[in-house]
This record gives sequence, structure tokens and C-alpha cells, in this order.
Amino acid sequence: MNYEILKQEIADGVAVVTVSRPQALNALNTRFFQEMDSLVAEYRDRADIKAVVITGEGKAFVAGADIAEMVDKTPEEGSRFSRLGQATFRSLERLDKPVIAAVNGFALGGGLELALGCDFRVASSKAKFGQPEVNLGLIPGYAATQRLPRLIGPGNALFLLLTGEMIGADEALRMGLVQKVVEPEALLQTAVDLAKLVASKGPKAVKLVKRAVREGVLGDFESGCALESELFGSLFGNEGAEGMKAFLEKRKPDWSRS
Ligand code: CO8
Repeated sequence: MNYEILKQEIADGVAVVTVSRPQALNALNTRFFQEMDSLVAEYRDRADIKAVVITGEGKAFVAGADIAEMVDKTPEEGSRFSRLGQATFRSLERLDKPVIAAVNGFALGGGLELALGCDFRVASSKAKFGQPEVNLGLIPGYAATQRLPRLIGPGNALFLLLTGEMIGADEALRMGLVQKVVEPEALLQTAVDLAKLVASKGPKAVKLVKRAVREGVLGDFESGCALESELFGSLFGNEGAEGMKAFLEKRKPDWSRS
């Protein structure tokens, strides 16, 4: 696919993907979702890409779904647009490789939902977060009503969803919405370094941690523990054996051996 909105730079196994529609504060339109679907499918199969960082160009990470594109939709079209976006962020979340959001500026509405579809979030101290849909007489359509309370608890989620107010990076950190806040000039390097750190771990273990957490938060405790035991066992005799042997032999693990 010829990417117009998603700019990509791939170096040392990390793909830095920049949402680039700065004239509309990177608002998410149909083209964005087509490109993101294609990109996720491509990265799934690319052995040279070990981790992904997603950021935005200019003063916004992403300022929401494209209001100009949504304004005239019928109820059926609105639901369809919502389902397509949900499916895209679900496939991003299911990518077997780490995906880190580097939130450089406004992460609002659908933009915050994109960040929620990533594994964790690093923010610039200047970033702003919010779910302003109620200001427009809307509710979120890309699963914020589901992911947000699971991540930060129902009280914090309802605070953001019902007030529609923006919060700063320190408040987002306090709520657990982001996992790290750094100065703007350090943002991208911090996210890339974290991406490389995760990519240096056992790749099967990384994939299975993602799966256990992802499926675990959706189900009950006992089923989650059963899944964890099954996945835990699957690492013995292969990647886990290499990691544990390397520890005992006081050397770095060679994941290609497993
Ligand atoms: N959609 C379309 N255009 C946008 C959006 C957006 N979400 N956000 C900003 N823009 C455009 C502005 O219209 C403006 O365009 P122009 O220069 O042509 O007038 C340009 O970007 C720059 O924006 P501003 O001049 O407003 O910049 P400011 O720095 O003054 O303000 C803000 C920045 C505060 C971020 C402001 O732009 C704003 O409030 N934006 C809207 C934020 C918002 O409400 N986002 C939520 C949208 S709804 C949503 O995301 C629902 C998701 C689920 C959808 C489910 C599918 C149905």
C-alpha cells in the first residue's frame, strides 16, 4: 500500500510510525484506518520489525476521529464506522510485537483510543488527554468505554468520559493512563529505547505476556490463571530453557537457539 498518512522509519528493528495529517491535528479518517490495517498486517509478517512506536506529527498525537467526516453520517453509517475502528485497534492490540504510544501532544477521543490500543504509553510533559465526545453529543466509538475503565478503573474513566475535560501528563500518570512522562525532546528516544528493551527479551515470552494480559482482563480470574499456566508451560523446552540455561551459564540468552 502507498502510505499517505502513516510515515514510517525503521531502524534497529524498531518501526517508528508517525500519524501525519497535521493540518487536521492528525484526526482519524477512513484512509487512516485503511493504512493502519495494512500496516498491522504487514508488520505481523516482517521478521525485521521487532517493536513499534506510534506517535503524531506536530502539536497533536491525534485529536480524535475526523469530525468533518463524521458529521453527516446516518446511525447505520456511524455504527459501521465505529466497528471498523474497533477492529483496527483490536488487531493492533493483538500484534505479537510490543507497540508503544509516544504521546507528543493532544490525545483526544479516538486519539486516546489509539493510545489505549497500544501496550503502554510514554508521554511528553506537554501532552493533553481527554475523551471529549460528550462535548459533541457523542460517546466514544473505538472502545474507550471498555478499555479505559479496565486500565484506570471506573471512577477515573467516568471522570474523563463524563466531564469531557482535558488533563495534563502528570494527572494522566497519576491515573495510570500513561506509564512514563518525559520532557518533549526526550520523548521519541525514550519510547524507542523502551521498544528496544522489550524487543531484546524472549520474543515468545513477550508474545505470550501480551496474550495472557489481553485475554485475562476480559475474563474471570480462574480462566486467566488456567491460560497463564498453559502458556507458561509452553515455554519450557524451548525459549524458557535457553533463557534459564543462559542465566546459569552466566551468558546472554541467544533467542535464535529456541
Ligand atoms: N476532526 C477534524 N478536524 C479537527 C479535529 C477533529 N477531531 N481536531 C482538530 N481539527 C482541525 C480543526 O478543525 C482545525 O482545522 P482548520 O484549521 O481547517 O480550522 C485544525 O484541526 C486545527 O485545530 P484548532 O484550530 O482547533 O487547534 P487549537 O490548537 O485551537 O485547538 C484542540 C486544539 C483543542 C485539540 C481542538 O482542535 C479540538 O477541540 N479538537 C476536537 C477534539 C475532539 O473533540 N475530539 C474528539 C472527536 S470525536 C471522537 O474522536 C470519537 C471517536 C469515536 C468515533 C467512532 C466512530 C463513529
